[in-house]
Amino acid sequence: MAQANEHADRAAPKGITRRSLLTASAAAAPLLMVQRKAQAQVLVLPPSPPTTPWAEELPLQDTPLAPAPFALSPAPTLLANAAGGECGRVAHQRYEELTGPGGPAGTPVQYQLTARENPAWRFNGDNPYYPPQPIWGFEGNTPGATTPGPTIHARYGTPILCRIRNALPAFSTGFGSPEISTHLHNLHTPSESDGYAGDYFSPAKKGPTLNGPGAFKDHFWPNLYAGIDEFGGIGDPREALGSLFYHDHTEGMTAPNVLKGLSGRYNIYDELDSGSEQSGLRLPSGAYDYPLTFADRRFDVDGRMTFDQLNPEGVLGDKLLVNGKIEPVLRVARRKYRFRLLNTGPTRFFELYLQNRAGSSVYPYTVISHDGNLLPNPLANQLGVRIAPAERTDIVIDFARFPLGTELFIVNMLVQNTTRRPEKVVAPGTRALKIVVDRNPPEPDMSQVPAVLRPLRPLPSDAELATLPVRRFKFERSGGMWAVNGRFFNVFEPAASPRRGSGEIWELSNIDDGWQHPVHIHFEEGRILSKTVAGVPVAIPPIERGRKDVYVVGERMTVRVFMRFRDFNGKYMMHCHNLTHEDHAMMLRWDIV
Ligand SMILES: [Cu+2]
Repeated sequence: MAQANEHADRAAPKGITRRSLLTASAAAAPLLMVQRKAQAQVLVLPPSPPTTPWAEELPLQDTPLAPAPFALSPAPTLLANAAGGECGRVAHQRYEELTGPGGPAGTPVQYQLTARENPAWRFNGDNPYYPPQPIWGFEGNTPGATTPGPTIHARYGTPILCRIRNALPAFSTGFGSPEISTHLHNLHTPSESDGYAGDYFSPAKKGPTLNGPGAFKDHFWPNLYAGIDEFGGIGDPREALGSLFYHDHTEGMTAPNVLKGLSGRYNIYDELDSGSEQSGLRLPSGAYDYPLTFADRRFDVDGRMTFDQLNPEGVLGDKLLVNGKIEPVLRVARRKYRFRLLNTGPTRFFELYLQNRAGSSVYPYTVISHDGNLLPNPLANQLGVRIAPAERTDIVIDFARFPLGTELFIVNMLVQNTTRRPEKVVAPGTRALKIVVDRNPPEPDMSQVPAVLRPLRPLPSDAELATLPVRRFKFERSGGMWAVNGRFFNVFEPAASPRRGSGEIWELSNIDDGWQHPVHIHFEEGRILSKTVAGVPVAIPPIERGRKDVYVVGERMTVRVFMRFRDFNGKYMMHCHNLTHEDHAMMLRWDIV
């Protein structure tokens, strides 16, 4: 398929307020020396330097961030505290009603995260080909930013007030831009705390939807189930989320800022998914509840991470990261583990398998959740699970069946040679993580995977569904960039304004046959009603029959999604979570009114 050179072909967009177009030429991005094969959309990049595999060990457990050790100063306020250094956000919605006396949630627990440069991150242990180098990450209560940032363990019914400070350098060297807007994907969060793309800030700069710059922004994460208006109290427990992540969402700069390291994990628990092996579902918990964040990156001949933020085609990495490290090792006990798998992209899809040392066979595992939401019933004996950028899946692996000393690998068997889409599954795949079964657990494994996890709210009847408004969104190329319904992201212009409390059907279509778009709808979980390819219905895989927030819209595919719009008003986004497509404007604003 012949397509123009995208750098030379930025046609005038309709109604565009795109920040990256304005900033791109001024950004100090070191453009890679790349060759383009004429008409073939293939970037020929030098390979990353040789790695030293399986040398660096991941921590045995993921230690969650503790609440801020001291009361936040200045004290959080309903309206932005500009005099105290806060950027110019609008007032927290429903804050006093939800957290005040008699409210369902109680006083928020205070947390603090600081976006900061870590000047000497090591991607591959002591390997001299990968020198200590600057990354951007989040710092918790102890000095030093990491990528991923600290994991937050939240609980339904206990709101969080998280102060996010921006202490990044005033000027970026390399790619990225030092303003931040942090989105907690996909918490049921009032819009002013949702990390809107126009809400980016630094001490010196402000996004178009903020009133002023600042050193910090307070985010109100209510940790309430969706449905508080309909059900009262803390909402509908069938709407519980579980495995979330926070990441930068700055307009036009999300890909480079996330690549540079601005993301972290957020687990949320409740009575059912209790975080304990003594109560609720008794899923593997504590040290045995472990996040694994997958991504790909590319490094230059000096071993420094690179990214071409101007290229709307995107870039694939040739090194896989797990929790910010290339080819690390995780030592596990002989018992059940819950691994929370996440793909932070920017573009590559993964399909992950548990493989033996010889690379000759794979072992099945149990899938318990998708997009962070527990499935109604576990899917046992799965050999592999595919995750597009921003998709999450929790799996349970029982290492009790392996003798001590067993070495295993998590491998990606999904071949993807271009940024367009994944191709096919080919064994033995690329090894991303080595797992060594090196000890018996100090206590008996009390965890289980029950046959029933979390019930789903029934869908409306077909008759009710037939009465709902249908909105159609077409994901397509436009002028060498990426558009929805022919338009690029406009930070001020809502493309849809559903009424609060209503339900609608959103139809997501990809008219192109070359690309796959993992489309993310903020704020509300949806249910896939149907999928068609070129008009022909295709089956909805069991893993996609629960609640989702990312919908992979494949070639010539239309996905119909049932959505509700509940509890808060204001601006939210829908966008392709291929971060390059998102930055090159395949994003829209929608408002709950
Ligand atoms: Cu896309």
